[in-house]
Amino acid sequence: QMGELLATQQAKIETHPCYSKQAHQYARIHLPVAPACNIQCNYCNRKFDCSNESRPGVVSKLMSPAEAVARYQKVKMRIPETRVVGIAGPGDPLANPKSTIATLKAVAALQHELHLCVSTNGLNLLDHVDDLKAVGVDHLTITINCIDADIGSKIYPWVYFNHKRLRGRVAAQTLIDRQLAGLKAAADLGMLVKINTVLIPGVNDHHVAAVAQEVKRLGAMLHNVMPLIAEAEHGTYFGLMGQRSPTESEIAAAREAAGQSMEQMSHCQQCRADAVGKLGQDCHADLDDDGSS
Ligand code: CLF
Ligand code: SF4
Repeated sequence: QMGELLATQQAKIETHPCYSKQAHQYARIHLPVAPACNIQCNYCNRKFDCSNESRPGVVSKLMSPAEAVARYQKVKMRIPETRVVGIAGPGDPLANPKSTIATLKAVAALQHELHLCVSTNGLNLLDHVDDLKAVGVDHLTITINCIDADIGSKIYPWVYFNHKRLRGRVAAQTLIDRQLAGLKAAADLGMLVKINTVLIPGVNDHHVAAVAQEVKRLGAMLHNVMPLIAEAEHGTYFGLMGQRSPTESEIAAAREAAGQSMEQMSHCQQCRADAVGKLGQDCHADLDDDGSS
């Protein structure tokens, strides 16, 4: 039975293009049904996603669950290799649990051969992990940038939790505690948990090995150390504060350090909340007849 379970897990990894580089023949679609966010990241740049690096406004037009399912069906006709439906923004999927769950349910009801995938900052994960499991989410990403509240207070100016806006160390500690508890709960339910860490030079670059060790201990199976995109034209707060992006060699060193305990993903494309197609071959332009996206 253990062997069967492992074979099923392996199959779920090998057919998901983010979880396995070898799965590049499969495509993913992101459905942008989650506008709100419950935390503020200093690097939030309103364009990219899954890293939870995105915000409402600039990305795609937002969709209702019904519109999102229609979008999926249209894309599936054009790109039959579509094998993953992800919800990754443009805010946080679990700050918008109703639309997120409704969308996942509606997609699951189509009974296509699909993986349901969610990417979250983890603040609300503990409250929704059972619902995600019940609807069939096996692939879950949590963005964890640090496990130290002093570092966290440099990354997160505030966290909105239990009807209160928290700031400073308390905000960071609350987020970290909830992320780690949510991670453990998801892993215990058998989900394939991937961790994204945004590499911020001078802030968390000497800390990624500690993050990797802790998430490994709690049951994560893959780690994606992704570079901060700090260019001012991307609108990043850090960009405005003079924060720079990591260099290629800094990225390699961080992955090497984190790789001591966690398997590393190195083919991430830092997708948008409305990404479509195979990784690295996004094709929104030719998808919408009306040219609206
Ligand atoms: Fe999307 Fe993320 Fe699922 Fe992939 S993206 S929700 S795990 S289906 Fe993939 Fe894009 Fe990198 Fe994310 S390449 S940003 S890791
Ligand atoms: Fe932006 Fe994502 Fe951070 Fe929310 S979790 S502030 S959407 S980067």
